[in-house]
Amino acid sequence: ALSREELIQAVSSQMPAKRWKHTQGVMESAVILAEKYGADPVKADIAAILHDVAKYWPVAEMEAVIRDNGLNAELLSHDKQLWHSEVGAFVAERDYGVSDSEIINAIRWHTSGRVGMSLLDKVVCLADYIEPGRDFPGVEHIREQAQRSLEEGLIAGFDSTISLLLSQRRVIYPLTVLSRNDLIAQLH
Ligand code: DGI
Ligand code: FE
Ligand code: FE
Ligand code: FE
Repeated sequence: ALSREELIQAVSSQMPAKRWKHTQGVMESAVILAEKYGADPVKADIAAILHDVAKYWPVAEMEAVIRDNGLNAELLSHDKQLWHSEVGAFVAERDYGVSDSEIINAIRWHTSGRVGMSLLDKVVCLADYIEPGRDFPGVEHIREQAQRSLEEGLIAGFDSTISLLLSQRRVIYPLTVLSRNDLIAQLH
């Protein structure tokens, strides 16, 4: 496996400066959330470094990786924005030597979430919403909810994503809704 510094070098050289800055924000927020909520900060940091590694891959290459490796092909009939997390999880293992399944899962589920999100999944997904560089409408509310609990923060995050998709008349990936519903069920 690569050292942390080698990983940073390899990942940052694959993306525009603005995406690397976002990634550094996710690293910072993920470590803070991990420490606050009892996840492993070292795993949170590595997952954050890699979470958007495939974000700028050409669409045809993402599609090929999904098809050729038996990944979740259902994604191919949904928004292309959903593909980079599945591809990122695969290349984290294949190309970057990450063998820890908790880290791989946190990368895989960082966009849609999943039913039964692990503690590390929640930390990375929420950090992606609230990292210091984010400034979309409603981000302050998500940051406030993130202080209450991981689940409240993520519900606010998924609600904002779903609201945006509704307002743009875009297709909602069903797992995004199932993840949000599952987090609400976890509150009771
Ligand atoms: O990669 P990031 O931009 O840091 O963040 P992300 O991995 O959470 O991806 C966000 C993008 O994914 C954003 O453009 C909205 C899109 N997205 C998330 N959930 C859904 C979705 N798009 C559709 N169509 N349906 C979803 O359920
Ligand atoms: Fe992402
Ligand atoms: Fe996200
Ligand atoms: Fe991200």
